[in-house]
Amino acid sequence: MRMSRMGMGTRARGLISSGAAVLALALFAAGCNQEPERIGQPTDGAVGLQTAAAPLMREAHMFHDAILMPIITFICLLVLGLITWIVIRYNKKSNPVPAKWSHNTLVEVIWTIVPVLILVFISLFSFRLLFNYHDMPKPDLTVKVTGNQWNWAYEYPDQGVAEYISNMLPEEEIAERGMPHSLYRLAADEPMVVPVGANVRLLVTAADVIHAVALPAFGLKTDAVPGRVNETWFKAERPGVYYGQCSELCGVDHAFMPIQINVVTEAEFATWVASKGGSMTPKTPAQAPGGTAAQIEAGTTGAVAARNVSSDAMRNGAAIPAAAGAAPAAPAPAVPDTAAAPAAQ
Ligand SMILES: [Cu+2]
Repeated sequence: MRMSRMGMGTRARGLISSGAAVLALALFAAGCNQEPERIGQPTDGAVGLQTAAAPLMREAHMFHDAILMPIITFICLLVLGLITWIVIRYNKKSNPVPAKWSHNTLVEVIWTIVPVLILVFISLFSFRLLFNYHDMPKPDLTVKVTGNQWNWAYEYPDQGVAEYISNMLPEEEIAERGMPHSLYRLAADEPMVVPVGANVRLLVTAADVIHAVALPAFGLKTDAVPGRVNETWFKAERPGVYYGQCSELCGVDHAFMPIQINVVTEAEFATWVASKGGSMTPKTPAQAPGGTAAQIEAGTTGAVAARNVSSDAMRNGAAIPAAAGAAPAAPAPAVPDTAAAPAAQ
């Protein structure tokens, strides 16, 4: 976890930290500015949330720092104060004759209503954040993300970039490339690449068990569920390399399927798309090998439809096909659908 570098002075962090700790963290944060923009790697001695690099995460930071932390701090101090007062004032020595009453209606009404008001106050900001997650702006780019045991597959249906597998970089390769060792289990061989400032829509699914796409700097965390397409979005505010990890325990190699997103300029993105055999002109359904973004979202591509059939079958208690891609009831895709057979690890 890394201390946020931005807006430190404006946030209410001081409430929870002693002056010395704040100074130390400020010095640490200042030191961070010299290192390359690699967000998401562990940082010695850091506390707090990771640096925000997307509007949603910035808002989540605000909610945490300006709403939740002050309330939590106040309540903790209040309870501590009350306990201290009672221990000192009402111990056997200073209060030899205890009071005999056990109820006080006014006090009970207060301690019921005040917490309700506090929760309603928190919910106002919490719902606003949730709605902002839900209300995705018009997407500039769609990436289909499929969780596999144990790697991630990315596909850019509208650019015609076919699904490719993103594996974790082995420890030796991290060393060979001269990267810091802290990037082991975070760096991937084939990252997701997106242009800076674009509204990126992720269509998230899984091929075998439940995984979860999570990347703290963008405030991303969405379950990848077989037979279902979940949608989320982010907008990266500046170029850099960002790291996240699968966040749903998915089997023995769960800790070895990191998510790396490279945020690049528009021109670099176009070059990358071309290097992957795609083009920046959006594809029609007939051209997109795995279906267009709209088809994937509607669950009508071969891969997703096959998975839907198998999960429906499970719900209905029918025999489960050995492989989702080979389900006999699955509608045959119009074009060969390589995504129906998730690549082996
Ligand atoms: Cu996992």
